[in-house]
Amino acid sequence: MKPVLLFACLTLSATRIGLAHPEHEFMAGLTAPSPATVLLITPPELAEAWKPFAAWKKQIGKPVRILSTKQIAERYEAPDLQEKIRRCIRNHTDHLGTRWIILGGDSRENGTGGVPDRDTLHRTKSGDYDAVPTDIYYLSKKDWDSDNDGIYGEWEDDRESIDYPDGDVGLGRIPVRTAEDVRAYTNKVIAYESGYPGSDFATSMAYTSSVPSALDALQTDWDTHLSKVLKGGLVRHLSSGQQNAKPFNSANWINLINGRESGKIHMHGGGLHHGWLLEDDTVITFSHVAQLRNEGAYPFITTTSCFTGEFDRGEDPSIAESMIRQPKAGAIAIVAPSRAGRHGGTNLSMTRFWEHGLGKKVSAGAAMMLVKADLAPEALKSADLHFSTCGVNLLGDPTLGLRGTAPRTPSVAGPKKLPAGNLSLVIESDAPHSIVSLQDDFGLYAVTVSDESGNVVFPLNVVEESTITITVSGPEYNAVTLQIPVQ
Ligand SMILES: [Ca+2]
Ligand SMILES: [Ca+2]
Repeated sequence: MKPVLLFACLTLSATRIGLAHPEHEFMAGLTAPSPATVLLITPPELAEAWKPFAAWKKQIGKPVRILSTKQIAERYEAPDLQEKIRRCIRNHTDHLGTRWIILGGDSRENGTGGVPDRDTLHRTKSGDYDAVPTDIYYLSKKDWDSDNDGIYGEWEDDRESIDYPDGDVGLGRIPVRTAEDVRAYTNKVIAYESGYPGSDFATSMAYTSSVPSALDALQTDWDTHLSKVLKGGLVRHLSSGQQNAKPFNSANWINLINGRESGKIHMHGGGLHHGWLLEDDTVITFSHVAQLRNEGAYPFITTTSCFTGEFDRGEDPSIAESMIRQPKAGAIAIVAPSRAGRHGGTNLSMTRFWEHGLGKKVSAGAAMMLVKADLAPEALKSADLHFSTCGVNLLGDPTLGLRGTAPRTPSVAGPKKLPAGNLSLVIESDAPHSIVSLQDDFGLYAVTVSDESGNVVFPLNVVEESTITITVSGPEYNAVTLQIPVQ
Protein backbone atom coordinates (compact mmCIF):
# COMPACT_ATOMS: atom_id res chain seq x y z
CA MET A 1 0.00 0.00 0.00
CA LYS A 2 1.25 3.48 -0.89
CA PRO A 3 1.94 5.76 2.02
CA VAL A 4 -0.46 8.63 2.33
CA LEU A 5 1.04 11.89 1.15
CA LEU A 6 0.44 15.28 2.48
CA PHE A 7 0.54 17.88 -0.27
CA ALA A 8 1.05 20.87 1.90
CA CYS A 9 1.88 21.05 5.55
CA LEU A 10 0.21 24.06 7.05
CA THR A 11 2.37 25.45 9.78
CA LEU A 12 2.08 28.46 11.94
CA SER A 13 5.05 30.72 11.50
CA ALA A 14 6.45 30.35 14.97
CA THR A 15 7.66 33.87 15.40
CA ARG A 16 9.89 34.10 18.42
CA ILE A 17 9.02 37.18 20.36
CA GLY A 18 11.14 38.32 23.28
CA LEU A 19 9.20 36.37 25.89
CA ALA A 20 10.32 32.83 26.42
CA HIS A 21 7.64 30.28 25.59
CA PRO A 22 4.84 32.56 24.39
CA GLU A 23 1.26 31.41 24.48
CA HIS A 24 1.67 29.54 21.24
CA GLU A 25 4.78 27.76 22.46
CA PHE A 26 2.80 24.66 21.60
CA MET A 27 3.63 25.26 17.96
CA ALA A 28 7.20 26.38 18.34
CA GLY A 29 8.79 23.03 17.60
CA LEU A 30 7.17 22.64 14.23
CA THR A 31 9.84 24.52 12.36
CA ALA A 32 12.45 22.15 13.74
CA PRO A 33 14.32 19.92 11.29
CA SER A 34 13.28 16.83 13.22
CA PRO A 35 10.22 16.01 15.29
CA ALA A 36 11.84 16.61 18.63
CA THR A 37 9.69 19.22 20.31
CA VAL A 38 9.92 17.15 23.51
CA LEU A 39 12.87 14.97 24.49
CA LEU A 40 11.97 12.29 27.01
CA ILE A 41 14.86 10.48 28.67
CA THR A 42 14.02 7.11 30.16
CA PRO A 43 15.72 4.12 31.70
CA PRO A 44 15.87 1.40 28.96
CA GLU A 45 13.38 -0.80 30.79
CA LEU A 46 10.68 1.91 30.70
CA ALA A 47 11.14 2.98 27.06
CA GLU A 48 8.27 0.80 25.83
CA ALA A 49 5.95 1.93 28.63
CA TRP A 50 6.39 5.60 27.64
CA LYS A 51 5.06 5.08 24.10
CA PRO A 52 1.38 5.79 24.87
CA PHE A 53 2.44 9.02 26.61
CA ALA A 54 4.44 10.02 23.52
CA ALA A 55 1.52 9.11 21.24
CA TRP A 56 -0.80 11.32 23.28
CA LYS A 57 1.56 14.30 23.21
CA LYS A 58 1.95 13.93 19.46
CA GLN A 59 -1.83 14.05 19.11
CA ILE A 60 -1.91 17.41 20.87
CA GLY A 61 0.88 18.84 18.73
CA LYS A 62 4.00 18.06 20.76
CA PRO A 63 5.99 15.29 19.10
CA VAL A 64 8.14 13.41 21.60
CA ARG A 65 11.48 11.75 21.00
CA ILE A 66 12.20 8.99 23.51
CA LEU A 67 15.85 8.24 24.20
CA SER A 68 17.02 5.75 26.80
CA THR A 69 19.99 6.37 29.04
CA LYS A 70 21.63 3.39 27.32
CA GLN A 71 21.26 5.00 23.89
CA ILE A 72 22.65 8.26 25.23
CA ALA A 73 25.55 6.44 26.91
CA GLU A 74 26.44 4.83 23.58
CA ARG A 75 26.07 7.91 21.40
CA TYR A 76 27.78 10.65 23.41
CA GLU A 77 31.38 10.97 24.60
CA ALA A 78 31.87 12.27 28.14
CA PRO A 79 33.38 11.26 31.49
CA ASP A 80 30.10 10.02 32.98
CA LEU A 81 26.43 9.39 32.18
CA GLN A 82 25.22 12.72 33.57
CA GLU A 83 27.63 14.64 31.36
CA LYS A 84 26.54 12.56 28.37
CA ILE A 85 22.91 13.38 29.16
CA ARG A 86 23.74 17.08 29.43
CA ARG A 87 25.49 17.06 26.03
CA CYS A 88 22.61 15.14 24.46
CA ILE A 89 20.11 17.66 25.82
CA ARG A 90 22.16 20.63 24.63
CA ASN A 91 22.38 19.05 21.19
CA HIS A 92 18.58 18.80 21.12
CA THR A 93 17.89 22.29 22.44
CA ASP A 94 20.61 23.98 20.34
CA HIS A 95 20.15 22.16 17.04
CA LEU A 96 16.90 20.19 16.92
CA GLY A 97 14.29 22.65 18.09
CA THR A 98 13.56 20.83 21.34
CA ARG A 99 11.58 22.96 23.80
CA TRP A 100 10.94 20.57 26.67
CA ILE A 101 13.04 18.01 28.50
CA ILE A 102 11.35 15.27 30.48
CA LEU A 103 13.51 13.22 32.82
CA GLY A 104 11.25 10.19 32.69
CA GLY A 105 12.51 8.13 35.60
CA ASP A 106 13.49 8.22 39.24
CA SER A 107 16.94 8.90 40.59
CA ARG A 108 18.64 7.46 43.66
CA GLU A 109 21.28 8.64 46.07
CA ASN A 110 24.76 9.45 44.80
CA GLY A 111 23.52 10.13 41.28
CA THR A 112 22.41 6.58 40.49
CA GLY A 113 19.02 5.16 39.49
CA GLY A 114 16.91 5.09 36.33
CA VAL A 115 17.58 8.65 35.18
CA PRO A 116 20.27 9.85 37.59
CA ASP A 117 20.41 13.41 38.80
CA ARG A 118 23.62 15.42 38.92
CA ASP A 119 24.63 15.84 42.54
CA THR A 120 26.12 19.24 43.33
CA LEU A 121 27.95 20.06 46.53
CA HIS A 122 26.65 22.68 48.96
CA ARG A 123 27.47 23.77 52.46
CA THR A 124 24.52 23.33 54.85
CA LYS A 125 23.50 25.73 57.60
CA SER A 126 25.42 23.64 60.14
CA GLY A 127 28.59 23.97 58.08
CA ASP A 128 28.60 20.40 56.75
CA TYR A 129 28.47 19.55 53.08
CA ASP A 130 25.49 18.01 51.32
CA ALA A 131 25.05 16.70 47.80
CA VAL A 132 21.91 18.17 46.23
CA PRO A 133 20.20 16.62 43.18
CA THR A 134 20.41 19.33 40.51
CA ASP A 135 18.33 18.71 37.42
CA ILE A 136 18.92 22.23 36.06
CA TYR A 137 22.50 21.11 35.39
CA TYR A 138 21.09 19.28 32.39
CA LEU A 139 20.12 22.54 30.65
CA SER A 140 23.48 24.16 31.29
CA LYS A 141 25.85 25.29 28.56
CA LYS A 142 28.77 24.40 30.83
CA ASP A 143 29.73 21.39 32.90
CA TRP A 144 29.67 22.85 36.45
CA ASP A 145 33.16 21.54 37.25
CA SER A 146 35.73 24.21 36.38
CA ASP A 147 38.42 22.77 38.64
CA ASN A 148 37.96 19.32 37.13
CA ASP A 149 37.94 17.42 40.40
CA GLY A 150 34.79 15.43 39.63
CA ILE A 151 32.85 17.33 42.32
CA TYR A 152 30.18 19.45 40.67
CA GLY A 153 28.67 22.83 41.38
CA GLU A 154 31.08 23.89 44.14
CA TRP A 155 30.18 27.39 45.13
CA GLU A 156 33.73 28.73 45.03
CA ASP A 157 35.77 26.34 42.92
CA ASP A 158 33.31 25.80 40.06
CA ARG A 159 31.81 29.28 39.80
CA GLU A 160 33.14 29.90 36.30
CA SER A 161 31.37 26.89 34.86
CA ILE A 162 27.99 27.16 36.59
CA ASP A 163 25.18 28.70 34.61
CA TYR A 164 21.44 28.75 35.13
CA PRO A 165 18.47 28.15 32.83
CA ASP A 166 17.11 31.12 30.87
CA GLY A 167 13.52 29.88 30.64
CA ASP A 168 13.68 29.16 26.93
CA VAL A 169 13.47 25.39 27.48
CA GLY A 170 11.14 23.76 30.02
CA LEU A 171 12.37 20.90 32.21
CA GLY A 172 10.74 18.57 34.71
CA ARG A 173 11.23 15.14 36.19
CA ILE A 174 8.54 12.47 36.31
CA PRO A 175 10.03 10.25 39.05
CA VAL A 176 8.60 6.89 38.05
CA ARG A 177 10.15 3.50 38.75
CA THR A 178 7.91 0.94 37.05
CA ALA A 179 5.88 0.49 33.86
CA GLU A 180 2.74 0.62 36.05
CA ASP A 181 3.85 4.03 37.34
CA VAL A 182 4.24 5.25 33.75
CA ARG A 183 0.80 3.96 32.75
CA ALA A 184 -0.88 5.51 35.79
CA TYR A 185 0.80 8.86 35.19
CA THR A 186 0.05 8.84 31.47
CA ASN A 187 -3.64 8.32 32.23
CA LYS A 188 -3.60 11.27 34.61
CA VAL A 189 -1.96 13.49 31.98
CA ILE A 190 -4.53 12.51 29.35
CA ALA A 191 -7.32 13.28 31.83
CA TYR A 192 -5.71 16.63 32.68
CA GLU A 193 -5.53 17.61 29.02
CA SER A 194 -8.81 16.17 27.79
CA GLY A 195 -11.16 15.89 30.78
CA TYR A 196 -10.20 18.73 33.10
CA PRO A 197 -13.08 19.80 35.39
CA GLY A 198 -15.13 22.64 33.95
CA SER A 199 -16.08 24.10 37.36
CA ASP A 200 -14.01 26.66 39.25
CA PHE A 201 -11.45 23.93 39.97
CA ALA A 202 -9.09 25.81 37.62
CA THR A 203 -9.45 29.15 39.37
CA SER A 204 -9.59 28.10 43.01
CA MET A 205 -6.33 28.38 44.94
CA ALA A 206 -6.05 26.80 48.40
CA TYR A 207 -3.37 27.88 50.85
CA THR A 208 -2.81 25.40 53.62
CA SER A 209 -0.64 25.88 56.65
CA SER A 210 0.20 23.90 59.75
CA VAL A 211 1.58 27.14 61.17
CA PRO A 212 -1.37 29.47 61.87
CA SER A 213 0.96 32.45 62.28
CA ALA A 214 1.94 32.11 58.61
CA LEU A 215 -1.58 32.93 57.39
CA ASP A 216 -0.97 36.66 57.10
CA ALA A 217 2.00 36.11 54.83
CA LEU A 218 0.00 33.69 52.70
CA GLN A 219 -2.86 36.17 52.42
CA THR A 220 -0.36 38.82 51.33
CA ASP A 221 1.01 36.41 48.74
CA TRP A 222 -2.48 36.04 47.30
CA ASP A 223 -3.31 39.75 47.49
CA THR A 224 -0.11 41.02 45.93
CA HIS A 225 0.79 38.23 43.51
CA LEU A 226 -1.56 35.33 42.80
CA SER A 227 -4.82 37.31 42.66
CA LYS A 228 -3.26 39.40 39.86
CA VAL A 229 -2.63 36.38 37.63
CA LEU A 230 -5.62 34.24 38.60
CA LYS A 231 -8.20 36.89 37.85
CA GLY A 232 -11.64 36.20 39.26
CA GLY A 233 -10.11 33.37 41.24
CA LEU A 234 -11.22 32.10 44.60
CA VAL A 235 -8.88 31.78 47.54
CA ARG A 236 -9.26 29.40 50.44
CA HIS A 237 -7.14 29.28 53.57
CA LEU A 238 -6.98 26.09 55.53
CA SER A 239 -5.53 26.38 58.99
CA SER A 240 -6.88 26.65 62.53
CA GLY A 241 -5.58 30.22 62.63
CA GLN A 242 -8.80 31.40 61.02
CA GLN A 243 -11.95 32.24 62.87
CA ASN A 244 -14.21 29.18 63.34
CA ALA A 245 -11.77 27.11 61.34
CA LYS A 246 -11.17 23.45 61.83
CA PRO A 247 -7.61 22.31 62.41
CA PHE A 248 -5.74 21.47 59.27
CA ASN A 249 -5.23 17.78 59.99
CA SER A 250 -5.13 14.66 57.85
CA ALA A 251 -8.93 14.28 57.62
CA ASN A 252 -9.32 17.84 56.37
CA TRP A 253 -6.42 17.43 53.97
CA ILE A 254 -8.12 14.37 52.43
CA ASN A 255 -11.36 16.36 52.22
CA LEU A 256 -9.55 19.18 50.45
CA ILE A 257 -8.31 16.89 47.67
CA ASN A 258 -11.37 14.63 47.48
CA GLY A 259 -13.69 17.65 47.48
CA ARG A 260 -12.35 18.55 43.99
CA GLU A 261 -12.74 22.22 44.75
CA SER A 262 -9.21 23.56 44.35
CA GLY A 263 -7.05 22.73 41.35
CA LYS A 264 -4.21 24.80 42.76
CA ILE A 265 -2.81 24.19 46.22
CA HIS A 266 0.06 25.73 48.11
CA MET A 267 1.18 23.86 51.23
CA HIS A 268 3.17 25.67 53.87
CA GLY A 269 4.63 24.17 57.04
CA GLY A 270 6.95 21.46 58.22
CA GLY A 271 7.87 18.47 56.14
CA LEU A 272 9.82 15.25 56.05
CA HIS A 273 10.87 13.00 53.20
CA HIS A 274 7.86 10.77 53.71
CA GLY A 275 5.24 13.28 54.77
CA TRP A 276 3.77 16.72 55.35
CA LEU A 277 3.46 17.76 58.99
CA LEU A 278 0.00 19.12 59.69
CA GLU A 279 -1.85 20.31 62.76
CA ASP A 280 -2.86 17.94 65.58
CA ASP A 281 0.62 16.39 65.20
CA THR A 282 -0.48 14.46 62.17
CA VAL A 283 1.75 13.52 59.24
CA ILE A 284 0.38 13.03 55.73
CA THR A 285 2.04 9.91 54.35
CA PHE A 286 1.47 7.53 51.45
CA SER A 287 -1.22 5.78 53.50
CA HIS A 288 -3.30 8.99 53.32
CA VAL A 289 -2.51 9.36 49.62
CA ALA A 290 -3.97 5.86 49.16
CA GLN A 291 -7.26 7.19 50.56
CA LEU A 292 -7.61 9.88 47.90
CA ARG A 293 -10.53 9.59 45.47
CA ASN A 294 -10.05 12.56 43.15
CA GLU A 295 -10.07 10.79 39.80
CA GLY A 296 -10.07 13.32 36.95
CA ALA A 297 -9.46 16.34 39.24
CA TYR A 298 -5.71 16.42 39.75
CA PRO A 299 -4.31 19.57 41.37
CA PHE A 300 -1.02 21.36 40.77
CA ILE A 301 0.72 21.74 44.13
CA THR A 302 3.54 23.93 45.36
CA THR A 303 5.05 23.30 48.76
CA THR A 304 7.80 24.91 50.79
CA SER A 305 7.91 21.94 53.19
CA CYS A 306 11.48 20.68 53.57
CA PHE A 307 12.48 17.34 52.03
CA THR A 308 8.98 16.57 50.68
CA GLY A 309 10.44 16.55 47.17
CA GLU A 310 13.51 14.47 48.05
CA PHE A 311 13.18 12.17 45.07
CA ASP A 312 16.78 10.95 45.16
CA ARG A 313 16.72 9.05 48.44
CA GLY A 314 17.28 5.29 48.34
CA GLU A 315 14.21 4.93 50.50
CA ASP A 316 11.29 5.63 48.19
CA PRO A 317 8.87 7.28 47.60
CA SER A 318 8.98 10.77 49.03
CA ILE A 319 5.53 12.22 49.73
CA ALA A 320 5.62 14.28 46.51
CA GLU A 321 6.42 11.12 44.53
CA SER A 322 3.51 9.30 46.20
CA MET A 323 1.19 12.07 45.03
CA ILE A 324 2.52 11.93 41.47
CA ARG A 325 2.46 8.15 41.17
CA GLN A 326 -0.87 7.38 42.84
CA PRO A 327 -3.12 5.91 40.11
CA LYS A 328 -6.39 7.80 39.46
CA ALA A 329 -5.72 10.15 42.39
CA GLY A 330 -3.21 12.54 43.93
CA ALA A 331 -1.53 15.38 42.08
CA ILE A 332 -0.57 16.06 38.46
CA ALA A 333 2.62 17.92 39.40
CA ILE A 334 4.38 19.24 42.50
CA VAL A 335 7.00 21.93 42.98
CA ALA A 336 8.89 20.97 46.13
CA PRO A 337 12.26 21.31 47.83
CA SER A 338 14.49 18.25 47.72
CA ARG A 339 16.28 19.40 50.84
CA ALA A 340 15.78 21.86 53.70
CA GLY A 341 14.37 25.14 52.39
CA ARG A 342 16.21 28.41 52.73
CA HIS A 343 14.46 31.61 53.62
CA GLY A 344 13.74 33.71 50.60
CA GLY A 345 14.70 31.43 47.75
CA THR A 346 12.15 28.70 48.39
CA ASN A 347 9.15 30.98 49.03
CA LEU A 348 10.07 33.18 46.11
CA SER A 349 10.33 30.15 43.82
CA MET A 350 6.77 29.08 44.61
CA THR A 351 5.22 32.51 44.10
CA ARG A 352 7.14 33.13 40.89
CA PHE A 353 6.22 29.70 39.56
CA TRP A 354 2.52 30.57 39.68
CA GLU A 355 3.13 34.07 38.36
CA HIS A 356 5.00 32.84 35.30
CA GLY A 357 2.75 29.87 34.62
CA LEU A 358 -0.51 31.79 34.97
CA GLY A 359 0.53 35.33 34.08
CA LYS A 360 2.63 34.51 31.03
CA LYS A 361 0.61 31.38 30.23
CA VAL A 362 3.71 29.26 29.77
CA SER A 363 4.03 25.56 30.54
CA ALA A 364 4.95 24.31 34.01
CA GLY A 365 8.45 23.40 32.85
CA ALA A 366 9.07 26.82 31.33
CA ALA A 367 7.59 28.56 34.40
CA MET A 368 9.97 26.63 36.65
CA MET A 369 12.97 27.51 34.51
CA LEU A 370 11.93 31.18 34.36
CA VAL A 371 12.01 31.06 38.18
CA LYS A 372 15.61 29.86 37.94
CA ALA A 373 16.40 32.68 35.51
CA ASP A 374 14.90 35.16 38.00
CA LEU A 375 17.05 33.79 40.82
CA ALA A 376 20.24 33.64 38.73
CA PRO A 377 21.59 37.17 39.41
CA GLU A 378 21.30 36.61 43.19
CA ALA A 379 22.45 33.00 42.98
CA LEU A 380 25.68 34.27 41.47
CA LYS A 381 26.24 36.34 44.59
CA SER A 382 24.84 34.16 47.37
CA ALA A 383 25.52 30.53 48.21
CA ASP A 384 22.07 30.34 49.85
CA LEU A 385 20.30 31.41 46.66
CA HIS A 386 22.49 29.07 44.62
CA PHE A 387 21.34 26.27 46.92
CA SER A 388 17.65 27.19 46.47
CA THR A 389 18.08 27.42 42.73
CA CYS A 390 19.47 23.88 42.65
CA GLY A 391 17.23 22.32 45.29
CA VAL A 392 13.68 23.20 44.22
CA ASN A 393 12.30 21.02 41.44
CA LEU A 394 9.27 20.47 39.28
CA LEU A 395 8.12 16.87 39.67
CA GLY A 396 5.66 16.15 36.87
CA ASP A 397 5.16 16.71 33.14
CA PRO A 398 6.84 20.03 32.20
CA THR A 399 4.76 20.40 29.00
CA LEU A 400 1.49 20.87 30.92
CA GLY A 401 -0.13 24.27 31.15
CA LEU A 402 -1.29 25.44 34.57
CA ARG A 403 -4.93 25.91 33.47
CA GLY A 404 -5.67 29.51 34.46
CA THR A 405 -9.24 29.25 33.25
CA ALA A 406 -11.83 26.48 33.24
CA PRO A 407 -11.35 24.79 29.87
CA ARG A 408 -14.13 24.27 27.39
CA THR A 409 -14.71 21.04 25.48
CA PRO A 410 -15.06 22.07 21.83
CA SER A 411 -17.59 20.68 19.36
CA VAL A 412 -15.71 19.26 16.40
CA ALA A 413 -17.27 18.18 13.11
CA GLY A 414 -15.93 16.62 9.93
CA PRO A 415 -17.14 14.21 7.26
CA LYS A 416 -18.45 10.84 8.50
CA LYS A 417 -16.19 9.09 6.01
CA LEU A 418 -13.81 9.98 3.21
CA PRO A 419 -13.39 8.61 -0.31
CA ALA A 420 -9.86 7.60 -1.30
CA GLY A 421 -7.92 10.08 -3.41
CA ASN A 422 -7.02 13.78 -3.41
CA LEU A 423 -9.26 15.98 -1.36
CA SER A 424 -9.48 18.96 0.94
CA LEU A 425 -10.49 17.83 4.38
CA VAL A 426 -12.43 20.53 6.19
CA ILE A 427 -12.70 20.31 9.97
CA GLU A 428 -15.09 22.68 11.70
CA SER A 429 -15.03 23.46 15.40
CA ASP A 430 -16.16 26.15 17.80
CA ALA A 431 -12.57 26.48 19.06
CA PRO A 432 -10.76 29.45 17.49
CA HIS A 433 -6.95 29.32 17.58
CA SER A 434 -6.93 25.73 18.74
CA ILE A 435 -4.22 23.26 17.80
CA VAL A 436 -5.47 20.74 15.28
CA SER A 437 -3.45 17.64 14.50
CA LEU A 438 -4.04 15.07 11.79
CA GLN A 439 -2.63 11.55 11.72
CA ASP A 440 -3.33 8.35 9.83
CA ASP A 441 -2.30 4.73 10.36
CA PHE A 442 0.77 5.09 8.13
CA GLY A 443 2.82 7.83 9.76
CA LEU A 444 1.17 10.88 8.21
CA TYR A 445 1.30 13.81 10.62
CA ALA A 446 0.35 17.46 10.29
CA VAL A 447 -0.44 20.15 12.83
CA THR A 448 -2.01 23.53 12.30
CA VAL A 449 -3.90 26.21 14.18
CA SER A 450 -7.58 26.79 13.56
CA ASP A 451 -8.72 30.16 12.25
CA GLU A 452 -10.92 32.80 13.91
CA SER A 453 -14.00 30.67 13.36
CA GLY A 454 -12.38 27.45 14.58
CA ASN A 455 -11.97 25.84 11.15
CA VAL A 456 -9.06 24.24 9.33
CA VAL A 457 -8.49 22.73 5.90
CA PHE A 458 -6.05 19.90 5.26
CA PRO A 459 -5.20 19.17 1.60
CA LEU A 460 -4.65 15.42 1.54
CA ASN A 461 -4.24 12.35 -0.57
CA VAL A 462 -5.85 9.49 1.35
CA VAL A 463 -5.86 5.79 0.62
CA GLU A 464 -8.43 3.08 1.25
CA GLU A 465 -8.70 1.29 4.53
CA SER A 466 -6.97 3.96 6.56
CA THR A 467 -8.36 5.99 9.42
CA ILE A 468 -7.72 9.68 9.83
CA THR A 469 -7.47 10.85 13.45
CA ILE A 470 -8.07 14.52 14.17
CA THR A 471 -7.40 16.03 17.60
CA VAL A 472 -8.37 19.54 18.61
CA SER A 473 -6.60 20.85 21.73
CA GLY A 474 -5.13 23.96 23.33
CA PRO A 475 -4.39 25.68 26.61
CA GLU A 476 -8.04 26.71 27.02
CA TYR A 477 -9.66 23.54 25.75
CA ASN A 478 -10.17 19.94 26.73
CA ALA A 479 -8.76 17.93 23.83
CA VAL A 480 -11.31 16.25 21.53
CA THR A 481 -10.54 13.47 19.07
CA LEU A 482 -12.44 12.59 15.91
CA GLN A 483 -11.83 9.53 13.73
CA ILE A 484 -12.76 9.42 10.07
CA PRO A 485 -12.59 6.16 8.11
CA VAL A 486 -11.49 6.16 4.47
CA GLN A 487 -13.66 3.85 2.38
CA1 LIG B 1 34.63 20.86 41.10
CA1 LIG C 1 12.57 8.50 44.43
